[in-house]
Amino acid sequence: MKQKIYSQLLQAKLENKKLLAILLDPDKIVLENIAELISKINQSPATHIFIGGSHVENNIINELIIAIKQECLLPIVLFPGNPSQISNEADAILFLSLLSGRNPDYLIEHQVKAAPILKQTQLEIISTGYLLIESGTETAVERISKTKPLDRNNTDLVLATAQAGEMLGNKLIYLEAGSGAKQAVPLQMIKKVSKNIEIPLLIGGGIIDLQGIQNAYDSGADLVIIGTAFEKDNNFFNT
Ligand code: 1GP
Repeated sequence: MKQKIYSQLLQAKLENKKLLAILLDPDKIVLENIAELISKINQSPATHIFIGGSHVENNIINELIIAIKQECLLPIVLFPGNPSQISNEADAILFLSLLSGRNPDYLIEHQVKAAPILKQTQLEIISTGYLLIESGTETAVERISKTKPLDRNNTDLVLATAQAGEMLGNKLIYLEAGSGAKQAVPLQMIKKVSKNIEIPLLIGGGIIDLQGIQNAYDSGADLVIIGTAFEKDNNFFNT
């Protein structure tokens, strides 16, 4: 089984090298403007491109990835909202299980549907414990998965959930406030979780400035995901 991207994540963690993913939602991308977008990504400090959305309706994922790969060397990792968002053009996929919720569809059903499809691809499969954290208002993940986020003040429960994810064999833990969240994952929570798990910790949702990224790193995030802020302003990293 391929391990290239995951090995790089582990190596970066070992060297305390912080990583940054730009999240692109195919629904919000106009392919005619892709060259400009890629040039901004190439000028940014991003180390990875994540592709996905809660409900990608158009079918441009393959086309989008092929276009990006022509101009950009960053690894492309699928971050799918459902099993239809699989493309063999990407390098890897976060094989997510929504551990914060109790909806069997998002814990195992979608994964069962996706497994035979994934088996036909060359994608590196990175199992990821995905935890939705309360962030002020209802987010798309909450709405679509029909699950409640974990209480942002209950760090012990979040930690226990992350540790259970690690013990189940997940290779990454992703603490998610939700795209466009009002409040990002609390820094204390990042600190507590990062100190008490061994696997890399991903943090995303509601981070809207460079200081927010730095704060997440300083608290122990290994990789930060930026979606909305870059989507709104492609010069986000240059300001
Ligand atoms: C969403 O964590 C990502 O899944 C990114 O969130 O769009 O708020 O940056 P934002």
